[in-house]
Order: sequence, then C-alpha cells, then structure tokens
Amino acid sequence: MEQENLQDDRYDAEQIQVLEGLDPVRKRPGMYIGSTSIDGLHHLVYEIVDNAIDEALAGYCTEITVDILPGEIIRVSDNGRGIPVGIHPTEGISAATVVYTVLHAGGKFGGGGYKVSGGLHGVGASVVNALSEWLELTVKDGKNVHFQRFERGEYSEQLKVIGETEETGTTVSFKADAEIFETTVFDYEVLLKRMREQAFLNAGIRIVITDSRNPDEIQSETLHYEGGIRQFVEHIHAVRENEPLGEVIYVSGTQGDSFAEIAMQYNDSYNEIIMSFANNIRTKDGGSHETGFKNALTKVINDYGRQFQLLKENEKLTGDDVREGMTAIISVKLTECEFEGQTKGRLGNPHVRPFVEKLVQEKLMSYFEMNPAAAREILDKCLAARRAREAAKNARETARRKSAMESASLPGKLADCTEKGIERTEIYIVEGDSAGGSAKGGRDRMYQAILPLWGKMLNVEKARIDRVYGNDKLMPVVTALGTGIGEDFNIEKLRYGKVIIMADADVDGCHIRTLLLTFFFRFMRPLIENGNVYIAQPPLYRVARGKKVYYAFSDAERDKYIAELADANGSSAKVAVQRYKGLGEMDSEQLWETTMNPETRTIIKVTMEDAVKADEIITILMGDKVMPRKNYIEKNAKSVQNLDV
Ligand code: 1YM
Repeated sequence: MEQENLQDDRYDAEQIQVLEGLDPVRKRPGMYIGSTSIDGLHHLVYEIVDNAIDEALAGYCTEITVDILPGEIIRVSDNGRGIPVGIHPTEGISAATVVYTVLHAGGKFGGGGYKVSGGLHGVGASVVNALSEWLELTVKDGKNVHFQRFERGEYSEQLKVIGETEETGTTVSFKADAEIFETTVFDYEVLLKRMREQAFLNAGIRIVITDSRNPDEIQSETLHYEGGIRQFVEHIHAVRENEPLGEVIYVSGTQGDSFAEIAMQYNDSYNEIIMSFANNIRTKDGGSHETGFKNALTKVINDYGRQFQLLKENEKLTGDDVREGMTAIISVKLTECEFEGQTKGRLGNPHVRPFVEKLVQEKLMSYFEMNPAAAREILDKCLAARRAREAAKNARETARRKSAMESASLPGKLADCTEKGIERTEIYIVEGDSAGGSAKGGRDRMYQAILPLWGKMLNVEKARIDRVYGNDKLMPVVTALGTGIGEDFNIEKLRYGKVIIMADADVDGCHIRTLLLTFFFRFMRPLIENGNVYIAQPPLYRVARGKKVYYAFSDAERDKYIAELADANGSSAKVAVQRYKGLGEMDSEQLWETTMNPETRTIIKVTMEDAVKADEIITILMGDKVMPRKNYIEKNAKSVQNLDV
C-alpha cells in the first residue's frame, strides 16, 4: 500500500475523500485506461485480474475465475489471502476500501506521473471502481466474509461482515458505467485471448474464464500451462499450423531483482514472430529486452557458425537471416518498468539490454554446444534465408536498373489517363481481356486508367519478394502504380489516387481479388493504410422491361425490380432478367453506368484497421494450410463475406 500517500492527505469525512480521490478518473478516463472505447472497457477487467495475478505471483493464489454474467456484469475471483480488511490506523477505514477509493501513486495524473502498472498494489482497482456504475467487493479472510458496495466510486456504507467462512480470497463484481463507455458489451474472444496470454506468461496459474450471458450457449475455458511461455510458442505454431523445426529452446535467469525468460522455436514459414512482455504487459514496440535478445541471437549464431566452419570467414548472417521463420516470446519481470514512446509500447530500463544479452549469449551458446544437430539445422535454415535475401537483392537491383533504363516505360497493356497527379485519377485493375476491352471503351479517359491483368498469378503469401520482381502478372501493376514495393515502396510516387480492383462477382473473381489484396498487404501495405485501395462492385443482374432497365447487386434486389416491372396482374413474363456471369458480358456503356461512373457506382474502400489482424486473416486464408483456413471461415463466415477479400 502507498503509505506516504495516505499520510499526506487529511480528510474530514470519507465522502469528501472519495470525491477528491476519484473525480479526476471520471473527468479524464482516457488518461487512466487509454480510451473509453471497447479497448478501455476490456481494460477494466485486466486491471482487476492483474491484482489477482500479482497475488498468484506472490505465491498465495492458485486459481482465478473470470465470469461474464448476463447484463454485461464482470465477476473476478481469486483464492488468495484476500485484500487486507483491517482498519487503517490514521484513516479509520478499511485498507480494502482505501485500495478501491484512493487513486494511488501509480495513477497520478499530470506532470508525467502516469505509470503503466502491472497491477502492483492494486493501483488499477480504484480506477475500475470510479468507472463502474456499481462495484461489489467481497473479501474472505478465513474467518469472516466482508462486503462493500460502491456506486460510481462512492459508498454509503463501510465494509461490513456479512457471514463466516474458513476460506480466503477476493471477489470483485462490477458493471461498467454506460455514461463513460462507448459500449459496455464485452467481447469474450478478446478477454479469452488476454487471459490465455496471462496464463502462458505466469506458468502454473489456473484461469477459468466463462461467458454465461447466453444461457443456451455458455462458453468456458480453463487456461493452465505448466510449461509457461514454452507452450505459448507451441500454441502460436499450432494455431498457424506452422511445422516446428527442432524443439522449443528455453532460457531464463535473474540479475538482482530482475527476471528474464525466453522461449524460441523455428518453423517452416518465413515469418518472424517476436512478442515481448514486461511485467506481463505486451511491449509491442519492443525495447531494451527485445534488443538484447536480438543482438545476442545474431552474435551467437554467427559465432557458432564461424567456430564450427559452417560459415566462411567473410560470410555474415544478418538479424533478418537468423530470425526468419522464428517465433520467440520474451518476458521480463522488473521491480519497476519504464514504458516509453507515444503509446508506451516500448520498454526503457537500460540495464535490461545487457542483462538479457548476456543471458541469451551464454545459455544459447551452451545449448548449441550440447545440441550440435539442432544448431546445424538452425544454421542451415539461416543460410537458406541469407541466399534468398541475396537473390531478392539481385532481382531488385536488376529491376531498378531496368526501370532506370526504361525510365518512364509503362506496361504495354496500360490504357493510361490524361490527367496527372492523384487528385482525381483512378486506375482500374481488371481481370480478363474482354472485360478490359469494355472498361477501356467505357471509361472517362481524362482521369480513369485501365490495366488488364494477364499471365499467371503468384500466391504472394508463400512468395518472397524476389519472385514478385519476376512475375509477369504483378510487375505491370507495380510499374503502373509507380511506387515500387517492399523496402523501396514510396507513396509519394503513386500515380493514381484510387486503385480499384475490378473482378467478376464469382469464385474466380473472388480469388483474384484476394490475391491482389494479399499482394498489396504484403508488399505495398501503406497503400491500404492510406486508403487508396478499393473494390469495384459490378451488378449481378440486369432486369429490364422495354426501355426501363435496372441493375441488381443481389438476388433480393433482383426480385424487387422484377416485382416492380411486372404487370398489374402480377405477371413477370415480359420482364427480361439477364445474369452477368462476368464483366465481359457487359458492354462499355453498361459497365460505365453500373461500375465505373462515380455518380452511380458503388466502390468499397479496403481498410486495414488492424494490420496485425489482417495479417492473420490473410495468412490463414491464403497460406498453404487448409485446416486453419477452414476453421477461420467456419468461425467467421459472416465477417469473411463482409471483408470480401
Ligand atoms: C479479484 C481481484 O485484488 N486480490 C488481491 C489483492 C490484494 C491482496 C490479495 C493482498 C496483497 C498484499 C497483502 C500485499 C491487494 N492488497 C492490496 C493492499 N483480486 C485481488 N489479493 N495481502 C493481500 O500486496 O502486501 C492491494 S491489492 F494494498 F491492500 F495491500
């Protein structure tokens, strides 16, 4: 408990103290929980759970339950010692009440005092209380059951004994305040993911999460991993259906009060997944612990390779080479974390880098020495990565030289527009030659360019950048857009404001759209982030009677038009319905009217709210593994349709 804090303050009555204590939280909730969006809402749960986890780390609690109850009520319970209930000598109120009504030092506002806490000393409890319509605290101390209720952080009755018990533990139930939050509806999957992560990071803890909001569909999961972060790595590989290469390598150590552990394993993909944590908080921008790990990994693999003549004198593996196809979890626990950067996503604490670096260097080197076959396999993999990277570099240089020579030479099939600049210009990327023909005939050549696609598509999810440079279908897209790809990408050079993918409304069209989007996502990501990519929506039907023509974009719309054009007596015999099997079936005028005229068309902007999530989706949908894709589609059938990749 923050003793100094309690002694500094003097209050005449508890109520005044409560108001003074928590008012700033309700005034500026974002400062304490990040935002009042659904993320902030979930944060409330994390704050309470963090306190229970701290109790588990202290060695007194083995099980934590998290319940989402009907009415969006959250209940968190642990079997620890129970928050101390004794009356504080100078405050005259229970310590537990203080924890829930006094803004602790960790939550200090202004003056840069805000500290992201891993729940130390219940710092977040009062914040959750302040932002809850109501909160009920129950503490069992082995003798009595104590209870107190709060409304928006205030109480009208002190903590009181409501029964006897031989058990110990703390239970907190709360309802988030709808006056504060944009939504008060919790997402089970989000909470589950976080609880799973916490269970991995704190080996041995048992967390049982249950969603009983819908009595017909109660969901529950027990998260308990004796193997801790080793199992985290295995879990990531299992979910992504990546074939592991070798075993999980685990190293851990302490220095003073600092503890660090790392689990890593290679797999058959080219992806690098490094997730780091400090005091159980994700550091998505890395920091000193991650840097220490990366430095050590590169050094050990190079040293080992040199020592055992797996690397020639002048051969040097880069960080990218040694991390290709590797999944690693880095977790440090420190007495106090310094989080830096705009979003506090990076660990500062300078002493952590040399600590982790030395730890990994020593322990990984001795692992390699004791497991030469595993070391060799890893070196082979890194060398393959190095060769691929060199091939990519050569291909890139050739392409650069070529484009320097041909300078302004645009793809032969591109029908460019007259205007320059990105103000009004659009490029339609069209699958199929006949559709390309209609599009060229129908466009407004002032500002609309058409690029028909031909040749064999590359599954870019599986491909590295060197193969893109040689691909006859993708290179014209790259040249037409003008931006370059990968490291060379430069949005300043974009030649059109809108990049519109136009493909048939059938399975093949969907496939080509997905492939193009994956390509943009992998190699031109800022284009999506910047909101330049769109998907055209061609109609599915033409419904006509005489001179009256409608275009329908769905079956329901078609039926509506048929009914409208039918005779007074209901006969639709004279209504002509044409189903467009492909864009090529539309003539130029129809294509302009339905799909290309900015006044009448519908185009869907491709957004990338969450690039990480999109990466997962695209990996699952486009990767070579069938099961995760099937699982994903079954689970998200609706959103996949909406995503329309
Ligand atoms: C469902 C949420 O808050 N459990 C919890 C909190 C505390 C303790 C045990 C605890 C801590 C200590 C001593 C200590 C807290 N105590 C405090 C404070 N679960 C939940 N379980 N005895 C019990 O840190 O020394 C803050 S949190 F400050 F009162 F000690």
